[in-house]
Amino acid sequence: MEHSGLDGAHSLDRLLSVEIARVTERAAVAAAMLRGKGDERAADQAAVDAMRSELNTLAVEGTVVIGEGDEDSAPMLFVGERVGQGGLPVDVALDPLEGTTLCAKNLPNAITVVAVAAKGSLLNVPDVYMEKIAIGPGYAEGVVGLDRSPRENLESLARAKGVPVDHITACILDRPRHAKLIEEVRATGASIRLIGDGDVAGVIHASDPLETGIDIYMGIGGAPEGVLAAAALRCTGGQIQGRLQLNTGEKRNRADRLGLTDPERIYRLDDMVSGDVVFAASGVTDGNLLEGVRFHANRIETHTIVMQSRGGTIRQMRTRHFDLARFKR
Ligand code: VTB
Repeated sequence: MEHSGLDGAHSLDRLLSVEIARVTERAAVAAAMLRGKGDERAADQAAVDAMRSELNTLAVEGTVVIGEGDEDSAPMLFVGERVGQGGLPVDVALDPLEGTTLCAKNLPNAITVVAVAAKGSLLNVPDVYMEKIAIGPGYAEGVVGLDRSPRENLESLARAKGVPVDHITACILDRPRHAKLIEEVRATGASIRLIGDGDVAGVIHASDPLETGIDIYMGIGGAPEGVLAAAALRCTGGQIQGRLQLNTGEKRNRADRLGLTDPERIYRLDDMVSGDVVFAASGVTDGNLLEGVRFHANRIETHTIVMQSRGGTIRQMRTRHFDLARFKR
């Protein structure tokens, strides 16, 4: 079978649209069994195990490029790990449980996330922080950018949306490092939705303001999460920019080793995700876009979003799983 070029990309879409949902669904069910139980590590481990075994059923020759950590720190789904049964060569980015604390406390927007992309098309980033800014589709390129102040960005976005700036809502991680950003945003009159964790969901929410009420994502979160979110935005439309936070020599060296030699560089969507991608996320806890897992006597229900950049589709799947044995640990 031919696995390269357009045919390969075509198969990527077609092969994976349902199979990829199984990966995030299974991880979501595993994590949801530990939802609200105060044990972040156990929930994360359950999601990792479930995601890994389901990924290994896919007809791909996958390499994890965004994963749980490097091989020394993460025994499973580490960066460089091979996944899948063989077949289409792809790169895989994942976060088996995005928002472990959200899950442990049963707070909104804990999700499971996977992106499968054409080989070589995902930016390989070190596990450092990344400053991010993201907006939804329908805006001219460059309406917002990391080279401008929060005020300039919010006023520019409000003009482009045709509303006063106090009708704009920004999503920001609730962290002490964002004190100045939060102050600057509030000084413009814009509203802030502070989130405790989960900036992949935060960025995705910004790409669907009608549904979520969030117009823009701002602030510093994980760099791997930035690439995952960019994969989603490549499918939904929208813009994202990221700048690695390389404030020590050690971090600069790690970036250097991945070929990211300019510490000040602003990465755009196309820099982070340059080829076809299929993205899936399932809700673990109830959230703005995805409902959490529901357990019933005879079935488990999951809610998943599957997006494909090439096919240009965004599918929502509400799945009833009657084969409960499949989810036994
Ligand atoms: C973000 C977010 C994650 O960590 O990457 C954030 O996407 C990083 O910031 O969901 P902190 O180190 O301050 O937590 C999470 O919130 C949790 O992994």
